[in-house]
Amino acid sequence: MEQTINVQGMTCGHCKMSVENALTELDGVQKAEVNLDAGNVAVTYDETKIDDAAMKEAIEDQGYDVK
Ligand code: 9UX
Repeated sequence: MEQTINVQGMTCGHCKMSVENALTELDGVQKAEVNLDAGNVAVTYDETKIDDAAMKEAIEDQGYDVK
């Protein structure tokens, strides 16, 4: 399924890559695309393998706040 998660503090292309890479490294995440202007990340994932909390944690581990 696909979900858009609001993330605070992403401002540059490195932020974008950090968050996208952290998410796509997770087992169950197929695709992650950050929209810097909107301040969110669209994640495509298998909900039988990963839940919201794990994705949120991976984003926070990179230093960004999830709303
Ligand atoms: Mo550049 Mo993005 O310092 O945090 S990596 S703004």
